[in-house]
Amino acid sequence: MPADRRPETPHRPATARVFFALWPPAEVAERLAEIAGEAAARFGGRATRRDTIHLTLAFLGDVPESRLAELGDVAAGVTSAAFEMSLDRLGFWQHNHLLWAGGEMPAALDALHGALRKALTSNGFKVDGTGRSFAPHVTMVRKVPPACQLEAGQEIPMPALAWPCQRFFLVRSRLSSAGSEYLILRAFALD
Ligand code: 2AM
Repeated sequence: MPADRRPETPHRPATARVFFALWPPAEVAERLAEIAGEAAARFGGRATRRDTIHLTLAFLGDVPESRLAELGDVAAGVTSAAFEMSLDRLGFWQHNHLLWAGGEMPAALDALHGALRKALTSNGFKVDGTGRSFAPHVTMVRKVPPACQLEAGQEIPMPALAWPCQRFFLVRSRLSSAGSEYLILRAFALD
């Protein structure tokens, strides 16, 4: 077909796949990566790389690039207290073949998640999982195989690891055949 007869492709605005997350200090990331590697060796699956270990607070998915500055400004308006998490167990979710790290989460984490979600939705941003309860977790191993000997919902204790949280982050995700690549766009201080 001659170029001038081709149907016009509708113009789609450039988008970014984004989420808000807590990012661990280097020494916590290091230890979690070791634990993830050991778990993957024991149960199978793909361990999360040290530099991509995080805990998601709110996943937005595709947002027009033209709204990223506004998105950051909305998050900057969130006031919430700093806190410390203690991760002391691995858990297994069969439905998505994930091994995650978690623990008894402080009320301040719930408060941050609630305040952020409220600020985002009331400013017209769509947050994935609205209506579902927040299940804070750090993904440690993906694609855990069915023959892994773990039962659905099984939890395995691990030595407690303290993760101080003084900031949260707006992160852009790029998917590639090698996995997800994350770029931190902006950091926000907790009180
Ligand atoms: P997961 O680790 O449990 O897969 C970036 O993809 C981060 O956003 C991951 O931590 C991922 O959680 C989380 N996330 C939440 N909802 C998502 C969705 N609908 N699609 C992709 N990632 C999602």
